[in-house]
Amino acid sequence: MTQLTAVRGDITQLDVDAIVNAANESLLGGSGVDGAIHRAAGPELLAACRAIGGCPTGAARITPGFALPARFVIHTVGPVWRGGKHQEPALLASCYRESLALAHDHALRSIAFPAISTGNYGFPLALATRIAVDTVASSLAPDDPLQRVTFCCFSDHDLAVYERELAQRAAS
Ligand code: AR6
Repeated sequence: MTQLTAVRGDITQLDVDAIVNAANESLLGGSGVDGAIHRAAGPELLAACRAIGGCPTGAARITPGFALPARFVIHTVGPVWRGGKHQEPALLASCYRESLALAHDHALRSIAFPAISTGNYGFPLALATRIAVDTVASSLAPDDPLQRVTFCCFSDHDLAVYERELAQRAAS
């Protein structure tokens, strides 16, 4: 059974098979977690992303992790929050599903997600957390080769929201 956990920390430091990047459609870097990942991975990551040539919202692409402890970076593009009636929840769920599909394709055993779209893109945290946890839990098979999914939170507040969501799911 895959273990779902939330931790507080810097995702660039995590020793997992893949970390997920909350990128933008250009895949050419930005601020927030995207900037942190590019800084920690080194310039080869930007070259690899440039070669991919972009990624639509809700989709995901994979590159090596270069100087990161993680072997891979899965770049996904979350939706910009525009009030909630522009398919934002469905697009966010798609980010998690598509990232997990790439993890399966590469036979990965551990993956860490940041709180996609909840920073610069303004997605409300509580709703984003519910979508993240529900989508991951419902995408995993009982005998899934993925052993560990980590939700990497950047603040104590975010961590508390994730822990509450995970506890509710465990109790239901
Ligand atoms: N480790 C873990 N989480 C982090 C880190 C880190 N090192 N740094 C920030 N976060 P954001 P978005 C958290 O804005 O909302 C970029 O410019 C952050 O506190 O990084 O999807 C891209 O290029 C928040 O909880 O991503 C896009 O243009 C979460 O990561 C745009 O921002 C997501 O915040 C994407 O916006």
